[in-house]
Amino acid sequence: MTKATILTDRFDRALLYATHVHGGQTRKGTAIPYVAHLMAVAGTVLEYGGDEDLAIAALLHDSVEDQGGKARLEDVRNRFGERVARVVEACSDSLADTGAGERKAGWQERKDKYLAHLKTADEDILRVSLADKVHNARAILRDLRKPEIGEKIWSRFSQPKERTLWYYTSLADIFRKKLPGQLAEELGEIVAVLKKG
Ligand SMILES: [Mn+2]
Repeated sequence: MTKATILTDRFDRALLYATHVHGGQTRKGTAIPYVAHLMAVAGTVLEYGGDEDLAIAALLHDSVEDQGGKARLEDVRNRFGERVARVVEACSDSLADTGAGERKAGWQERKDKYLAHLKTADEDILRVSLADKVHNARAILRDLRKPEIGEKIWSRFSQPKERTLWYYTSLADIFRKKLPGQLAEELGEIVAVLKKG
């Protein structure tokens, strides 16, 4: 057995911080508390070998994009340090356009930027981002298979089904190259099933 990953009070504080920051928020088109996604991503990061910093970054990975922009990022940096803040910043695909105007760029522009950024990202960023995308893809598959939802799942997104699937296919291709392993394969497999409908 390899050495155990010990979680400290920093992890506890990050979990509490995440529940406060995302309090009242639900997953898109569902009644599921948003924090369920954050715990799932942190769980996956830990299950696939990530350390405490990366688990904390997983808990906070949507805090800047969804809840507070640049000011939130500075708060995360002060509380949890530079390594965590770097990953959280990289996971925010609209950050370049938040701040003064808080303008969000168009969907295609944001996704193109995010994909390009992933190609040059380091392992810390790739691990958290991959765990995030795997959980999102799993959630889509879960609802696609619910008789009461099925194909209606695609209307949850701002883009048509084809565009959403293009994005997930692009992500899976990049992760299989940049962070080859079991989890990247899993993302590719889920995306393949989604495409078959
Ligand atoms: Mn996320």
